[in-house]
Amino acid sequence: SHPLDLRLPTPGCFADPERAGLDADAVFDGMTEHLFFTLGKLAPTASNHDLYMALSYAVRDRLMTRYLASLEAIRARPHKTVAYLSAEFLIGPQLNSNLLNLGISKDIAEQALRRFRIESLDQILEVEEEPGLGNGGLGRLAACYMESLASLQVPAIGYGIRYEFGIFNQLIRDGWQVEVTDKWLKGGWPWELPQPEEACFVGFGGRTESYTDGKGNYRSRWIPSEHAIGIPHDVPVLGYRVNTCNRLRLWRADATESFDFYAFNIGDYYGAVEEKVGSETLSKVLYPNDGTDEGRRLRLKQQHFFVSCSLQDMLRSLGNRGIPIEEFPNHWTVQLNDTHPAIAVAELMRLLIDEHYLDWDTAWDITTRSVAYTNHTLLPEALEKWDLTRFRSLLPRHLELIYEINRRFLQQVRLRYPGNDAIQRKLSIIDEDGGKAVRMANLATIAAHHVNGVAALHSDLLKRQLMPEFAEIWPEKFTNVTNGVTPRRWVALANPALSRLLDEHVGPEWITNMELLTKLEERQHDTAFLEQWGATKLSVKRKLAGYIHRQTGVLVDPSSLFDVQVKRIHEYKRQHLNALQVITHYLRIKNGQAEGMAPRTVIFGGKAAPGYYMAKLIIRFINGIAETINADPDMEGRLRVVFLPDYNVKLAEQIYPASDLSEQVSTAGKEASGTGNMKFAMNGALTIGTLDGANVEIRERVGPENFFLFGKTETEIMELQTNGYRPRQIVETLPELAEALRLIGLGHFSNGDGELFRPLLDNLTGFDPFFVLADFADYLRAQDEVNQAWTNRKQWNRMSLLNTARTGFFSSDRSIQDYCQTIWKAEPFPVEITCDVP
Ligand code: 8GP
Repeated sequence: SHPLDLRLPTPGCFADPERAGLDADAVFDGMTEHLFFTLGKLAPTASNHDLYMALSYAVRDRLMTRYLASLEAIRARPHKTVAYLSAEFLIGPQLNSNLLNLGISKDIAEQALRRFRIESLDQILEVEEEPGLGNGGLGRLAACYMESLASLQVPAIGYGIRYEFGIFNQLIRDGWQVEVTDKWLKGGWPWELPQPEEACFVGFGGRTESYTDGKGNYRSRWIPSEHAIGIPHDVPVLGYRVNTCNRLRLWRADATESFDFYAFNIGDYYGAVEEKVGSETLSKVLYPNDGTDEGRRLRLKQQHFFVSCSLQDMLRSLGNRGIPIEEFPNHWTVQLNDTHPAIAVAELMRLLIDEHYLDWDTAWDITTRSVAYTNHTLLPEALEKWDLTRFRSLLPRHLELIYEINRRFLQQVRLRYPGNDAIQRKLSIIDEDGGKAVRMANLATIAAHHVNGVAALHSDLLKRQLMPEFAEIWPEKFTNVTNGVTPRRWVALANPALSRLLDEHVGPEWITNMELLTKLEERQHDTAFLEQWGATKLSVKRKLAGYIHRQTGVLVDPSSLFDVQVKRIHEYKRQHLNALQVITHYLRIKNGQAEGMAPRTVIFGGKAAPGYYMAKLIIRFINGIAETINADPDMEGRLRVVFLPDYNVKLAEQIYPASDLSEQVSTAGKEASGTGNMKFAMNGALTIGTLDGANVEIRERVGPENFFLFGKTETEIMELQTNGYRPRQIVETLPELAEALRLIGLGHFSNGDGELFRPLLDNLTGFDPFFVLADFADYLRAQDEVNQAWTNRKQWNRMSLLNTARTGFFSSDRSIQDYCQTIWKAEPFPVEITCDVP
């Protein structure tokens, strides 16, 4: 570490809260100034939103010293920096997280707020609009990783896109999902710092040409037909109670003026404006698909846009510091979050060869020593492939470079497997089967020094099923880093009641060292403590019950078992398996066979991709079931079903802490990892789940006796697939299933409309691609076990406690340490700030 005296007139030293400006008076003064000068409002007439903005600006001011000190530290003394490239960062609300990481307690914030006649911080947090710049797991993981990097004091920058419209807001109308544009910027967003002076220029389209340079070398250059400008918008990412404050640098696309001017000059005013509109659409909207690749041209444009800006930015930072370009891999480690930024391989080669005049071998050496790739899915429909013609028309120079990368690589393959054409076709970056296409996963894998999966099982399947030939050629390239989630947001902020308990019984250090939670095991037989554990959960469930009532009008009993499935809606995640279980439960009550069945509240939440018909029908299905069940007097006090609309980070923070049972029921082999499963377990929910993704590791850690396992293994699923699977035969052997399907077909959950759910029924009984019926009986058995366990509340609380105690491994701090050691070779770089500001 090295001391810095920035001599800035901002509050900075936080050894002493008064001088650091972190006390209530200082926060109040900061708010007052911002209300008046920044927002142009008078305190007596300020709305809650005004106060949210004022408090946010006051908090932002207080991170600025750390932010600037972190930038300055790395400028003065270069240190390897992680560049995390991701098309999505689902960062969630910022105010509370920055308060926590800075060390401004809720109490201090409320002391300041009371002087504006606001009683609780929650009233202010409520009005915060979250930037929905991601679809689900992948984007949220990127956000947890940015937080952990900063908390571990590792220099890092997240590069992405500042979408004007994030993931759509979901409304439920007549049981159907309706998508509404997400105008997250409409009230102003106080957390970003635009840096127009660091704009970058990006080309698209056009052609390439060869020329001879001054030294007589043949070279290629790209003459794009279109340009856009990327304006960085920086979001500070403060670590927990440290000086390190990293950045998330999100690029907003702007039109290029030089090009417009030409059109102006020849009098084509509207043409010029059209060009402007055209390039601004680049960062307009996030593609709302989670796990399907639509191959849209604008999406490829978005990818190249943010990747090119980011790489130019990295190269420029070397230039600014006088560091030779050959040193790139010692200063930057570039992580590709899935293949969305994989064009980085070709773009870095282009920048190094065409713009910095390096030879091929030097450029390739730099690229392959810098870039690593994380795979997040095995689903074939999610693997990005770009139609070759489209790719060439947008990125002609990149295609040339990709051909050359491929030629050199396939030469190696030929030497290793002489005469084996099949292997060449499979490993080639260019897919020649059917319409020609560029395979982004192959490009990423060939260039990356490491390729990792996101859970042990997934990394294993990646090697054995998806890329066995690559793994044979480069066994040392393939590795695993099991996902993790940040305990700051997902325990400390989301679950203050539990946090207090942990502070008392483990000590406050758990928040940066989750392995300490094993200390809770000492309490596993302590009846009084277990009661306190249960009471804490109940208090959080009461709050969620209130929210459910306000949102849906459904009254739920906080003492019932909260059985929860929240995640994107997808057939492989099998929300419909859960829905069928609910119907069985309902039928047992109706038929008087529900003796000993504990009252349950089954909660669903999640968005469906707007073009994914079956997923949207599943939402309609759940809502149909909910309507029928909640209106039936026989279900009173016994069964409730809720679909909570518009699942996002903010809602997630309310749901995980209030859950008793975590539904992780994906078809084995399909869910790469899951991260919601970790958030549930840390907050003391028990899991009912398959041996899929990180469920496997969760079960190993919490112990099989504290986990409700069911379902076929990945191998059994594969066998079923190869031996011919007949779902209809299963229906014949399971009367409860047959009865449920019959009722659905009669329109019992759709106001008598027997046709509404026909496609779902046909899908399940016809080919059932995700083996819902194959796992149904075992799922019911496991649900009965859940019910049994819940009736012995002391035992349940003990199991719950052990889930929290034993899931410290799933902190994203551990994941980031793994990445740093095995892939990035990056180390902490503490930032020191001297306190003698004059
Ligand atoms: C998800 C995986 O489905 C999930 O299992 C995993 O936990 C998470 O990534 C983080 O590793 N994948 C995606 O969210 C995904 O592929 N999204 C892309 C379409 C955006």
